[in-house]
Amino acid sequence: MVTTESPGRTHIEVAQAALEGGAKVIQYRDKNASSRTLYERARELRKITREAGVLLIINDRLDIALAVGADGVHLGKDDMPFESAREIMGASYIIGISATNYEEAAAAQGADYIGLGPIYPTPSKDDAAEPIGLQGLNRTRSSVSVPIVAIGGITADNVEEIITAGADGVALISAVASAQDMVHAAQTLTHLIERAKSRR
Ligand code: TZP
Ligand code: MG
Repeated sequence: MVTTESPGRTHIEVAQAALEGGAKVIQYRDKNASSRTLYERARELRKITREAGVLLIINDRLDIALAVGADGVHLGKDDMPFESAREIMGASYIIGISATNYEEAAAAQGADYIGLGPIYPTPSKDDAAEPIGLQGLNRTRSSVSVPIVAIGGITADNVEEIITAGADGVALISAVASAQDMVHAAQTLTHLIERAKSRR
């Protein structure tokens, strides 16, 4: 689950609900906060993810990931290059790379996972690339061996087909953060993901 905030919901509250609903990984994604606020929120998220035994990945910011002892960092095309990040962080940190299509996914060799998408249109990223659909996911899965985390427009209505197509995981924002009952939404999604994996 990827965090966000909205009026009345903080990053921490969204993450807490996702954890209660069974999320396996929390990515802290915060495009607005100052470095100090990022650090403070990331520290809090480290505390609650550690208590829950769940991985914490920090979006964009290697320095924040290292400072709070997160499990890894997620890097896109505007962030530090993968090779430099690997040199700084070493082999033990998880480094995920964004890919918006098959070609970018194929170029992301050496990453611990690829965040592939958007698969479907998304309300959560203004500058998102063209959605690649299930077809793009299938094509990437058949030619790339790095674990694929699918992202973009994933909901309870389509999560099973995404897992069935071979995604190793899914990353979600609005399906949890915009739900009236976030814990219930996360529980439902967790159940659907586990069921689809068990049927593969
Ligand atoms: N990267 C590609 S799509 C996306 C990001 C961060 C947003 C995903 O949000 P949602 O609400 O799950 O579609
Ligand atoms: Mg980024």
